[in-house]
Amino acid sequence: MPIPWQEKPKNCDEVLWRYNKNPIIDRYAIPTSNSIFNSAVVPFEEGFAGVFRCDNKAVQMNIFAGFSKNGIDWDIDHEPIDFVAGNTQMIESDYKYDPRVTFIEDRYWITWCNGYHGPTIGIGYTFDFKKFYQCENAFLPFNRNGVLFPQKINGKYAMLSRPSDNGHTPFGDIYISFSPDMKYWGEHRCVMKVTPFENSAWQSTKIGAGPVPILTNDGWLLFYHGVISTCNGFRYSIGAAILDENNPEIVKFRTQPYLLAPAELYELTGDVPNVIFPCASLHSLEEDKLALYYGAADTVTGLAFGRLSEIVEYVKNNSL
Ligand code: BMA
Repeated sequence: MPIPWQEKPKNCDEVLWRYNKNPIIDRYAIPTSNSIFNSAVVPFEEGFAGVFRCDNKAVQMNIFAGFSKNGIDWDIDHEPIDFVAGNTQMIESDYKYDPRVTFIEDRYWITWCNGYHGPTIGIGYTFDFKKFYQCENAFLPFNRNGVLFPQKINGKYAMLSRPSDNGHTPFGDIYISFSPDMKYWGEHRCVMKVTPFENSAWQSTKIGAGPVPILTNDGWLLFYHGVISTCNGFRYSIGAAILDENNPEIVKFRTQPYLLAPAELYELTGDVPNVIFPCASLHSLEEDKLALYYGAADTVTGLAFGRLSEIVEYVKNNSL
């Protein structure tokens, strides 16, 4: 199944452009939902599958499986994912949010922000998006934005994450950690820090990895969110970096300007205004296409498109 796609509008000179029928998932798309956003999708069988963050009307945060033929119209299960024990006994999970999904070797791995005495990184896997297994948490609390690389690097699983606090975290840099077995994580290294305000203010408060990185000829293309503190609170935008293929703690390039920032009404208004938060992408290297999925205003889900080669050139030419 081809990935979702829409050509760049004639009057647009940006490297990312929005789908003209955004948002693709409405806040009330399942009977219990208050909002559906910050969600993850992957190619699956003849179409696509995903793990969706649906907050219910008690504003309890949980993740739900969903399926789509075209990557745009989604059928999301009405019941949350019911995990069984994976590589450890069942561990506490007070809430689950902001999932990422990637296929490695023989199964689909899911990471999310897991409520275990505060936020930390939960890990699970599935073969079929029907039965799900929950594994050991990757880290001690507090941590968010755990994002796996889609293949082992130097023989080990690799994960980006963002150590945080148990509140809304007015700081935060991106780290990388490695694991031989998806259970024990170590070799923690700093990858990227926030920028000085005067240099690139949109990413000066905190940053966090977005979708699973994409391997290009220049290295790993990583989309991330960057946050500025304003007098009205946080504003979340999207940037990109290119990490070294074999030593991904080395940042080769990183955008000084953002690639996409809240500007459309569904990004500017909602439960948390001025937030765009990418958690997944679909891509085709052969066709030079990218479809980027992002939560908008912590309420709905949007889609943006880009040409991978154009994005890589832009990141290289507009690097910090
Ligand atoms: C972060 C997370 C995200 C959310 C963002 C903006 O801390 O909670 O889920 O989209 O804040 O509210």
